[in-house]
Amino acid sequence: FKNALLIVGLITGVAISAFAQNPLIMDQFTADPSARVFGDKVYIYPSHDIIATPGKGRAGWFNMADYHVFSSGNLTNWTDHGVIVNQNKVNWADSTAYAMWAPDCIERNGKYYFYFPAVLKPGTGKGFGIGVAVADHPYGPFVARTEPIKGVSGIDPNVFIDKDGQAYIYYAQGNIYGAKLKENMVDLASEPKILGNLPDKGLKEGPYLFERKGIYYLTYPHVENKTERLEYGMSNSPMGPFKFAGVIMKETPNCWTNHHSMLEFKGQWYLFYHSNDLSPNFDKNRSIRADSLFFNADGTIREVIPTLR
Ligand code: FUB
Repeated sequence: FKNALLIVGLITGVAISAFAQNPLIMDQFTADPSARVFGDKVYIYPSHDIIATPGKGRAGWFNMADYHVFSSGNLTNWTDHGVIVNQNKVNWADSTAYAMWAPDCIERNGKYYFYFPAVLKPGTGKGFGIGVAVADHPYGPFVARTEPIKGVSGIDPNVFIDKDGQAYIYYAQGNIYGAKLKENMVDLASEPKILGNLPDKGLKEGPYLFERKGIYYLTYPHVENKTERLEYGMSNSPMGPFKFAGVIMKETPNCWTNHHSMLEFKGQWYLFYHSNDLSPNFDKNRSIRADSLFFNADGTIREVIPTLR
């Protein structure tokens, strides 16, 4: 069946894939999957949606108090390593905000750096800051640094290390920003700048940058109507400018947000994203999914048709 789909996909130019099991996590709500290969496993660092209760969170909105990490060696059986960062343990974060939004994690020199947005405590600033927690293993234990990254205000951090060792942080604040990071992975090495040549409206969140065969791909959710569409641009530089290159995934009905990451594991590329499969009537309680991803010979990405189960 998988082979038949692959042949249809090759003929039509659309990536139709059968994935072992979507959604990936069935016992809790998960969103914004930042997936990484560390060693022989895939680790997913998602947001953790919960349902607001009186005095805890905001009814009808996104509510997240902590982060879990999940790992798998076969993309079918996932181990939940439990809570790695909790809003109560981050001294600069407002622990009444329940706004631990989309995170990311990256490895450098044997240390694992977990980047997360959180609302600043009253008196320490306004809006979202981006914090870093550090661990010796991809599953923790992570220790949150006592200050957010200086000079960054925004959400949805994504971190990339280029082949020359230069690290970059991308995030959203009404637009998509990028900046160089110092080798310590926690201080900026350049002023954040708005990445050039992207759509001037509807880019609010969720940038994800990766490199393949010398091409830098900036991928992002773009909202024009009610729900987000995953699009991308290509460049020969990690700071752009990026040339719009197409749609990775069309709007998924019923879920306002989509948020994604991509990786290659055991010779196959995958797109990780989310919808609201376990909460069809409330799209702030989401569930992460994955599907195979294919490239054309010129480096462009084939559209991914979402699959369930
Ligand atoms: O999960 C909360 C926010 O919704 C994320 O930060 C966005 O990317 C969107 O998925």
